[in-house]
Amino acid sequence: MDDKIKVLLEEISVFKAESKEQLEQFRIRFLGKKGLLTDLFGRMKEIEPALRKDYGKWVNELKVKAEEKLGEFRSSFESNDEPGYEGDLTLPGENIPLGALHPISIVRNRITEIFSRIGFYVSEGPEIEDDWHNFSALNFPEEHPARDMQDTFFINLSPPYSLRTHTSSVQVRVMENSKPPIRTISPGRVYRNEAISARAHCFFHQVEGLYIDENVSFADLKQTLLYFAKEMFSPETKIRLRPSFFPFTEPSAEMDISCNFCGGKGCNICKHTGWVEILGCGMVDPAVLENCKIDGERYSGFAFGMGIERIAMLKYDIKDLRIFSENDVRFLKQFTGI
Ligand code: 2NL
Repeated sequence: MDDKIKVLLEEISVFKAESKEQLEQFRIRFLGKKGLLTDLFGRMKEIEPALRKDYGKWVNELKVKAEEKLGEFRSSFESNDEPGYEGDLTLPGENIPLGALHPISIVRNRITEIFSRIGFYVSEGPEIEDDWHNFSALNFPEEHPARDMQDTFFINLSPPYSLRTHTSSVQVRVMENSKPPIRTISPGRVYRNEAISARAHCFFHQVEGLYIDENVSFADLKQTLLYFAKEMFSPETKIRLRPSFFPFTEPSAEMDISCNFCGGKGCNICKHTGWVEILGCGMVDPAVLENCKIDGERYSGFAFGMGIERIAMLKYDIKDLRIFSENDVRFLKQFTGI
């Protein structure tokens, strides 16, 4: 049988109209004056005489099937419109399309689940923060240039409020309100005054983690984050730590994972280095502990922070972070079932 006709027969056999409009489109496509069947019948003269009879038979079959389909759905839509209709209880139920979790939610849930397995509790707090919880308690003195990196949206009140630039502010609240041992993970939306591009937005999502107890060391930090990287990406994942700076940790580091796309050999994703940066971390600066009324002589701790968009971009190979907040269903639909 002619391949084209086969494909059309298949299309007709799987077709389901969800609305009158869809059915009308189906009718126009196949049975309309300028539809496919008119076209196929019109081609009869182009067919070799020996094959014409079979060709005619197939096109006819196609027509019968299209008419049957049309009749099947037409009756179901029309009877629906009748006043006093009580419903044909044998009709199949209406198709309810399944929704999907947003990729940011998927990744956030995965991160919190991994840390909750080793005793971290989720903490949340306000997005509109005072200066103390967002900056001063975290060792950003007023007028210090470190604040420039975290320019945000200020609300002109006295004292001033602003949109939080990280969820460390939540962890400051946890430290102020509880006693060590503290193991907490703070997911949430944060804001920065950024020029919007494929890599930066004026808001994004973060997960920060904090662990405070007696004798918490850099080795604990490293092993905890290695466990996380293996669970989040793959059991083969390696990590490396590079020295860095944050006002609230000392020492501070950026953590890279071995590139999951090329296995560390070098590719576009890792810019041919074999490594991809995924988070910042460090030992909590004793000054921060003291700000939150925790004895920095007795207790120590580590903290880390990561951007959820960044992890999602790596996991799902997404090149532009603006797509996360455009609400385009063609993008969101792709996460059904994850
Ligand atoms: C990054 C780096 C980091 C923290 C966040 C933190 C919180 C408290 C005290 C000390 Cl309460 N530190 N959080 C520490 C190091 C890095 O985030 O790149 N985030 C997207």
